[in-house]
Amino acid sequence: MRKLFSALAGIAGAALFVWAVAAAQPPRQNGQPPAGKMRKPAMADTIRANIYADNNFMLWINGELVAVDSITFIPHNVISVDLLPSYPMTIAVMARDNASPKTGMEYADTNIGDGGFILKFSDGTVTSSAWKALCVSRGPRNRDTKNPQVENLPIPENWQAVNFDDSSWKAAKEYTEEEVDPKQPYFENDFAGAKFIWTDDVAIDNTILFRHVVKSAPDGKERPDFTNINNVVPDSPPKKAKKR
Ligand SMILES: [Ca+2]
Ligand SMILES: [Ca+2]
Repeated sequence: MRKLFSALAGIAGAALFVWAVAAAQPPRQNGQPPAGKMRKPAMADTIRANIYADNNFMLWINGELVAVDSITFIPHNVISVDLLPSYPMTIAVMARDNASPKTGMEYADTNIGDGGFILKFSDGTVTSSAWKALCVSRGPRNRDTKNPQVENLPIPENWQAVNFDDSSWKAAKEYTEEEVDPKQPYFENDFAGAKFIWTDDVAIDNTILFRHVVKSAPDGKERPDFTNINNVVPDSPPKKAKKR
């Protein structure tokens, strides 16, 4: 009898605990947090970015540095990173062809190398001539390899910032796969629909700044904006009652 009473008390206690936890949670509909509450982001909220640069790049999203090419020269690698998107999304890239800062050439100043940059996000964002581009270092001027000269232009202040005015920048120029001749990692990743971009001279133009604003998700999918996640107490998922 005492055992039975103890078992019943245990069940009642567990039920009370479940009720108390449920009462502490605001009502939910379809698993979503109540209006005005922000839930914690999950990996399902992220998008995948694939980026390939000949030869390397740095990538800023909405003014924050989010990816750096881990190999500055060769082999030509693809960088894939997860991003938590927020629209409008301002993308800023510094892409560099491998080039000596003194001559603009490579391989002990024996070769004029060429560049190329391509990017695709899984929300449908791709590189194209809709991007803005600015060359800030070129050489050797006039392809003069006997007396190589490098021309450096000032890098505009805060050029990665969301509110930077790039209206004076030219449109990026699109290049074909044949022109850029990407290496194997490019073909092993999803770049469908994206175009290689650079400025007007893929050989002489060595350091390029790109900017592009994605106004809303190109795939039309609605995604929560978690930009302010660190300024609120996010709604936690429903807690499971502990076994006693
Ligand atoms: Ca070059
Ligand atoms: Ca190159």
